Amino acid sequence: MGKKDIEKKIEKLRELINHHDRKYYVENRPEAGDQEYDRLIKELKGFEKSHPELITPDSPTQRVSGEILEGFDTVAHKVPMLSMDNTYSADEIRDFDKRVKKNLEVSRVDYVVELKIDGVSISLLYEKGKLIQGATRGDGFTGDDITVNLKTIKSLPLTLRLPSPDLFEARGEVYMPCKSFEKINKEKEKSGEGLFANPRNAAAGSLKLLDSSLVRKRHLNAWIYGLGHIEGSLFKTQFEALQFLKKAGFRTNPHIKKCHSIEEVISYCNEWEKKKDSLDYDIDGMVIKVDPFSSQDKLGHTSKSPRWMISYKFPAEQKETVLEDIIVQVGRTGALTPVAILKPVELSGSTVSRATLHNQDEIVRKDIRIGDHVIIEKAGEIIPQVVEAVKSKRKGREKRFLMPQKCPVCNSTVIAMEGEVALRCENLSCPAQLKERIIHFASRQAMDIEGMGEAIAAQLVDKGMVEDYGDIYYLKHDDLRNIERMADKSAANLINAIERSKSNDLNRLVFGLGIRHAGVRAAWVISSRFGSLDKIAFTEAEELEAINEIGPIMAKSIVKFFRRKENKKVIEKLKKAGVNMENREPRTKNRNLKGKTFVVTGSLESFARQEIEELIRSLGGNASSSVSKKTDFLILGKEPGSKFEKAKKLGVKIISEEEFKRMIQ
Ligand code: 3B8
Repeated sequence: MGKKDIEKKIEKLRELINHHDRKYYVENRPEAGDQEYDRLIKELKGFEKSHPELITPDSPTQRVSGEILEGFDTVAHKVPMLSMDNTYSADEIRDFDKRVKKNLEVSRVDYVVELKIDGVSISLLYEKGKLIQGATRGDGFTGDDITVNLKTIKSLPLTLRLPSPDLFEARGEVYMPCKSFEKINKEKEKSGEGLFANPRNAAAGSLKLLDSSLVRKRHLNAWIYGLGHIEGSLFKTQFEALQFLKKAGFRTNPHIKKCHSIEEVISYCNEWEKKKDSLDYDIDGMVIKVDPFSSQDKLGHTSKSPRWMISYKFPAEQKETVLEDIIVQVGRTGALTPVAILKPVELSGSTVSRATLHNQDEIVRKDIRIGDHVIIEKAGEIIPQVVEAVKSKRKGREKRFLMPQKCPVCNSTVIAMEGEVALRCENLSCPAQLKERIIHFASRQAMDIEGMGEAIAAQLVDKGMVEDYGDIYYLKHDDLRNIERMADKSAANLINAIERSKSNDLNRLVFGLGIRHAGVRAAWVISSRFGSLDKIAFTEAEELEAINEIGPIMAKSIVKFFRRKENKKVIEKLKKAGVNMENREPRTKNRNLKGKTFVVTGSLESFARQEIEELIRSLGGNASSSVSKKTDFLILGKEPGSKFEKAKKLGVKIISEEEFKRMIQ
């Protein structure tokens, strides 16, 4: 096949795949079976592999970027993304109608009523029909550039199907379908991670992930509800705009209604209040918009919200039940949370037998006692809340509750952190936290012990083989063979990985200790400043605070960590095992990168991201996560992301990994 033919073939395949994506994800009317669809993708990938120069950002194969971002760029919205005013009753809706009529000086107004999707607002920018940017609302004026994550949502068109202005912005709401939410929380429960409180938090959390291949697994979806910046005025009404969006390939919600009076609006709101649980996504109310656009323009907006729209928020369903007991749970970070044990009741479609009580202050403020009749509700949150105690039903036998002074799991003294309402168990070997700590200790940015994943860490703790992360270094090959599904070879690999980690740089160890508030950067800063773990362990808070990047909270937390007996014991174990506790001399005294700013994109052959950044800094250079005019060099790895395009645009010098290596020799 000649190059022209291949180009044509690729274009055909992309069109076909887009067509099937739309049928499946937007219209819910699949035409192709999984097998056929997979075959098309495979064929396209094959062509793109042999002709990488023909890969375009809007190819359906580019829905997962392959690059792990270090953060999101900030982008300015061309038209501010305002929020909406809320109302909570029919009378408030009628007041809104009166205001609108008065301001427009008319006696009749048309409205478009939509479901209020309980998700995350997004903006999608198309240039010449191609998706070039997806962003969060942020503060309304600027948001995060989450293009790579939004591309994983298959119902979002990468290419528009209708001719549109050169620059065209659609806005909508990303959500997590209830089914995906349940599935993800089940997986999280199994692996002992904290659960998402509700689908909205899950959607928001997923969009913040830096690895789009993980985002893809969250199965997010979106409804597109309107326009942002567009060049020219194409439509007269919101209704027309939605019609256009649908034809252009966007997924628009079908339950939209044109209403000709406010009473019609109210009865449509009431209708959905009853039906809302029949949907596969959460709605927390209705959105009422004045139509046409000319009326919207006349009404204008305040600095916060448009005057031509309002939301009607559904009241949360409440139930009365009995608070039978209060237990205390220990979370991953050691936070103690009081949990209400309730006489089971049906609430918004599920049986509720537990509710969160947040913390001691909350219990005192609401004067909630064990044995009380209580009102509970699910206010947007999947985890129900105790709203109040029904004091009129008290018999005098109800008991006040006090948070324990000891951790209910390990019995060590709990600590009230300054500026926090939560109590914490700070015992490093508390089993409730131990699993998570081991996972953190072994993680890539910390000691980087390959093979020490969640499943292994959990078994090591459950089988009593480790009581803290110091014990990792005393595991023998034969011990590991007791772990389920651990073959001879993987046991040997793990032992090797553990051995190798002993010679890691100090900053990895410091980060791996899991000191609260001390992240990768802080670990690096204090390691290079003090030079050894012993020196760090003996510093005072003032000395730490004197360092530019260390605040008072972090300084206190570090000092506290090293004063604890349990922690001292673990550190002793690490030391005896031969784990490196010193900051080594920089690999070279040469400071030949002085003053130069580097950005890395894509994956490199011989360095982890953190490694190369340390190296750059140790040689006097700056390592940054985003490309700007100040960037001197972009180091280009495999499967680069958007930084590559940006660097080209800004004329930043682009070098390969080999060139970088030569530079530092
Ligand atoms: C203007 C129009 C904000 C919104 C809007 O389902 C504006 O229209 C907005 F400033 O936030 N959650 C919707 C939803 C949200 C908005 C909207 N329409 N259907 C939603």
